[in-house]
Amino acid sequence: SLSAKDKNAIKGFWDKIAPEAENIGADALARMLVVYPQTKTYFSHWQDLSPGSAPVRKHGKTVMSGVAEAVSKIDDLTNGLLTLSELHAFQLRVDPANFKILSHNLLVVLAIQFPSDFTPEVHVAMDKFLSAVALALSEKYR
Ligand code: ZNH
Repeated sequence: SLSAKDKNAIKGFWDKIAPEAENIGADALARMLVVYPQTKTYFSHWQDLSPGSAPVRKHGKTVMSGVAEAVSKIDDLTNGLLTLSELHAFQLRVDPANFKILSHNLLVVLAIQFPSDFTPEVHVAMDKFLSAVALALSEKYR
């Protein structure tokens, strides 16, 4: 689980990257859809799933607002993300394996966009955090 040191690293890094959240989300989502094309099935109702398209940008922003919410609820992710977990489990029926795939793409984009701030310490803290978010989002699948 997340140590106090991890939480500080996550909050500090988040404060730096928050102004770029929209671009980060758009790039991570676009990359996920290109590199893991099986993830496209959930977004087949969109007109254009290509990188930079309006729905990809819009949903990138939406997902990042969820990540921001997770940062604010970092001390109790399971309860904090319960509604979002229910949505993904019962309504959207997203295979939870995809949470890990999106997390990976987020880490790649963070490394590209913030090469000096994304230190190994920040990397390990963000990796643990995104795993904890994925676990919390998977809560309602049981
Ligand atoms: Zn998700 C939606 C978040 C992952 C798919 N999402 C959503 C939303 C949010 C989110 C916030 C909105 C909600 C409302 O509306 O209320 N996600 C999120 C997060 C994450 C995720 C935070 C992680 C980290 N998702 C995911 C994945 C997938 C998804 C991985 C697949 C692949 N989502 C989704 C969908 C939707 C959502 C499909 C819906 C959209 C539309 O419809 O457009």
